[in-house]
Amino acid sequence: MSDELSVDRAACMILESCEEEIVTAFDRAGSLKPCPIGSESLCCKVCYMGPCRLVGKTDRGVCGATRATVAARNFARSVAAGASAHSDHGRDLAFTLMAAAQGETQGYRIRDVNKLYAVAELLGIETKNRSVNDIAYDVGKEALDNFGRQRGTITYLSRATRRRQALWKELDIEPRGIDREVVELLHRTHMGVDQDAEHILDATMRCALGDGWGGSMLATDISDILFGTPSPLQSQVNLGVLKEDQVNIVLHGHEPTLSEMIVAASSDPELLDYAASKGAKGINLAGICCTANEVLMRHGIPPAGNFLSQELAIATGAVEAMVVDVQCIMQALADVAKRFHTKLIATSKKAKIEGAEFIPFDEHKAYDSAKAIVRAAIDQFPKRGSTRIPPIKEELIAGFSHEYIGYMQGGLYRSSFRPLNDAIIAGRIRGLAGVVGCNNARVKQDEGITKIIRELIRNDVLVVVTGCAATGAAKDGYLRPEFMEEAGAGLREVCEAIGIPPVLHVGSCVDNSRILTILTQCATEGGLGDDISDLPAVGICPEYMSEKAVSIGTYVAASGIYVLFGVHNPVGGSPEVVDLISNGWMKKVGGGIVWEPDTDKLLELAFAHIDRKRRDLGLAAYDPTRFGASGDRLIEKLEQQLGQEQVVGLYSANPSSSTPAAES
Ligand code: MSK
Repeated sequence: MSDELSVDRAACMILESCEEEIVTAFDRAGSLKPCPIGSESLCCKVCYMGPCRLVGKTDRGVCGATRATVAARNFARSVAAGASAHSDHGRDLAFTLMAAAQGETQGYRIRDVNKLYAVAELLGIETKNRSVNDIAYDVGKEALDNFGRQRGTITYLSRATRRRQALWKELDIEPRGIDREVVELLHRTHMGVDQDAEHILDATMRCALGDGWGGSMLATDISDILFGTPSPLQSQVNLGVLKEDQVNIVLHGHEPTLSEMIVAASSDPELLDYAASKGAKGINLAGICCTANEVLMRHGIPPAGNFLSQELAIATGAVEAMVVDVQCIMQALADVAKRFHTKLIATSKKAKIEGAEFIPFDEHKAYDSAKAIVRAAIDQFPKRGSTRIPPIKEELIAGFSHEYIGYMQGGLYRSSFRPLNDAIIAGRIRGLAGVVGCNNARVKQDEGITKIIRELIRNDVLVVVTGCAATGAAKDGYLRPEFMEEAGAGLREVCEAIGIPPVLHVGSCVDNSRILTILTQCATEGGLGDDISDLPAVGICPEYMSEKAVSIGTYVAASGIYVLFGVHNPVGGSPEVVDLISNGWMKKVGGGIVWEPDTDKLLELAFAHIDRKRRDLGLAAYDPTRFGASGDRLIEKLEQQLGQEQVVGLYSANPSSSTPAAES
């Protein structure tokens, strides 16, 4: 039964073992059917003459609003909420950066000075003969200015290709200030304001671009400056990372400011002694959702699971504390925690959570806050009852920032995207895909994510992952270099040559902005057109759940990428809006969103788009049989023919060559 709910064996084990004991989102999804009217966007509740349900012969609300207007407004409001969540995250980081630069925080400093200089240059901040802290302060200030800017445009638009910038200008969808676009979109979708679906959707793209190229991009950059730019590291994933003999603290939510300090506090000798005094052999950290991705990318802290695993982590009985801040925190967590010894600790002043202990996080006393949280977790250890930690975990490699992806293709001084572009041009790599987003209790956990990624790499598509999709992929072993075995021959050759897995973990939800940077670098490297929209690339969000995912899909589409969502079409009640967001946007901005719940059909659409883009670029048609005669495959073949000893001899006779003497 549980195997109908998740492809994650650890999740299934917990669901089976606690079936009688706790109610989870999986159960609630089974008993609570989605509203058929709201799920199609046919319900308007923007005024108090309604809600108006536009079903059957009713095709207008009391005010006369049409289905298209209602669906466009609902979609726009989701994007505004999603963009706000990401952007508020970025704003808080800007405040932390400024406070750190002024020496007002506890425990924070500028960790990546090179990135600070790079960001300062992008933001037009003078760096010559200035102290690192002065530059950092101005970077924070300029970032804040991007939120409140009323005229002009947000600064990071200049990171896009020239053609993209010109198109946004021509369409008048350049975001002015990040906050301004959210406010204006909420105003426009107030009762009786903007009534034209296409016009509302243009403003929706503008708002989402403020997220992708503004709030999210700033959040990523400032996190790198403060906490370090990620580079590859090894870790593990799944509920099996929880430890029987240690204090387990699960970090859940989104913002890295607190979790960074908890990482530091968990190795504080004073707290380790305190843990020992309570009978624990150490303090073990694990993550859920995007906080997991933040601390994984920079410290190798293992994720215990993704969105739908949050209740299950507590149900192992082995979690002393789950520390939450903002976003994706199920309200049911407190009820689950109550059944165990787990302390649910809320830390954000923005999120009061009933049933949770509130330990407010203050960046000015960040380390003290973190220590208080770790201490509270340790106090729970002696109260632990029986546990059921599934003995299931996987190895993974994460930490592929866009800077590292450039570095691995050309080194420190010749960082480049040339090898990647050449591999695409030659057809070794058919195209690129970003597989991102959440879990959704309406579909089997991780099934769409894993199936789609497996098929993409089998067909020579290089995949980058973020968010809960990254964790889902990791749980199935997709982030191990050995997963290369599954890749098509051409992709495998490239991965072997560069030394990367075929699925690259690039970070959390806000780090989808790294994907924009990667795509822009591919487009400007040469040989693949001159804009993101020319690339043989797709974005896929197989199990989306949150409004943030809808904002991400919208800014990715508005940046020129064809985006495919699984699960269910939230604007399906208005064929006009469906057409505007898919075909209309494709014509207008070169990218669009299509919802396709059937995974096989979704993959067909993805491959068809990639192949169409290859054709438009004049590249050779994808041929999976052309490659595979080099790299490890060649060695394997020779070993079969000549025996391992002889092959080793051939290579050692000619150690500098990648081709053995026999071949050359
Ligand atoms: S945490 S927004 S469930 S990816 Fe970023 Fe996961 Fe989606 Fe939350």
